[in-house]
Amino acid sequence: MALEEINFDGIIGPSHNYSGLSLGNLASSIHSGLVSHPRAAALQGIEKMRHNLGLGLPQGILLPHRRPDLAWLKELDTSVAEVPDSLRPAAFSASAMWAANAATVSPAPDSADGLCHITVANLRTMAHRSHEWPQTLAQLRIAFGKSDRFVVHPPVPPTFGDEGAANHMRLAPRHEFPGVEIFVYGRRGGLFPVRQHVEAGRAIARRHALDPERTLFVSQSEEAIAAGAFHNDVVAVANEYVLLAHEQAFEDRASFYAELARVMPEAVIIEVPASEVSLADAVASYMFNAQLVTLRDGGMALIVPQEARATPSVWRWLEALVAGNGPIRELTVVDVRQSMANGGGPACLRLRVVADPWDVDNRFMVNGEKLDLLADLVAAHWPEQIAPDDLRNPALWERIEAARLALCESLDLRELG
Ligand code: SUG
Repeated sequence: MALEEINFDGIIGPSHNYSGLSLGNLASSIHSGLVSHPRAAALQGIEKMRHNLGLGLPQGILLPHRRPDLAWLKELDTSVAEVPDSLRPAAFSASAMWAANAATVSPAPDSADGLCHITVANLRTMAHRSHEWPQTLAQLRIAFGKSDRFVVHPPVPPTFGDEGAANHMRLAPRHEFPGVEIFVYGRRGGLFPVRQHVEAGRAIARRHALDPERTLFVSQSEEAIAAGAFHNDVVAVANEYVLLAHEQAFEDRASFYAELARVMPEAVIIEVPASEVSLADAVASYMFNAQLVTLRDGGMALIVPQEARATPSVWRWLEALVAGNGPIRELTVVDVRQSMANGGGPACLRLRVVADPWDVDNRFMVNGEKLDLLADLVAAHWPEQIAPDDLRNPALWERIEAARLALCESLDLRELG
């Protein structure tokens, strides 16, 4: 059994649009009402996966959800033909693309029972995301249903908001060693909602059978949430023994760092000072919403969105980082602009699972040829553009559904159709 980190990227769905649904997510609010480009968006996501395959990383996928979500509309006693304007965008949202919010994953070495535990996120805070979990659960049960080394759990009760891996970090000397799991939660967010509750993390830690000695609960700072860090992965990222975080990410960073050093002395904490990169620049550039990955030679690369290169304070700091003698040696840039305009960077688009790729249902794994096939399918079926008003058009509903069905068919995943 060879454990590796596998990134499962959400394929950007054919209903991708800008409806400004996420209060506290500055990009979503700023771009509300603009015309989206689902085809270009999905192709950008596919190119990101191709880029990461090129770095020698194993790559998986998760599929877009059924949209409009007829089952959810039915629960709300309406239908796609009658849905009020106040609900329509939420029923069409392609937000399942942000796979970092699909679930929280505890790899097998961290759990007392030696299994990899996956708890689907309830995403209860935002209406448009609150109905993702049933389809996420169904998919993960197929993707990880081939081997008894995985346990896929339903969400924690909606009493406590949970947004999955975006608020969870794992540090370990190497992926396959027992790690320290860090559950980041919010307490106050200024004018913005807090999406992650500490009790959700505690429940997940219990059900994943984590070692309480090696499980930390850390509060985000109010100023970070108020500045637009609606998830921790907007201001911090971890990989193996490295934590890269903004100085203002956490409420009590001194205690957190001291505790981390105590439970994992080999941890390397790299802090970005506010005097060099402001919280505003960090949020606007999404420099932390990067994929920090270990390359085959053992060095680490940071995969950042092109917005990070376009932000002078950020780029200066990152160039100095990789020029130094630290563990992060390479900087690469990807273009996921369409997703970024809704507040979803490279890290949001992927769910990390440390597992043996052979244990995963192969229909959820990709190589270069499969990506070619996906790109052709997207080019043929995904709408070129959607203006929010287009969501009223029945011809678009049919097109979106047909596109998703064509995808399920081509991946031999008709059961998700
Ligand atoms: O939940 N955007 C998503 C972005 C999620 C980013 N994920 C991570 N940080 N891991 C959100 O706010 C915007 C949809 C709209 O406004 O139409 C949206 O849902």
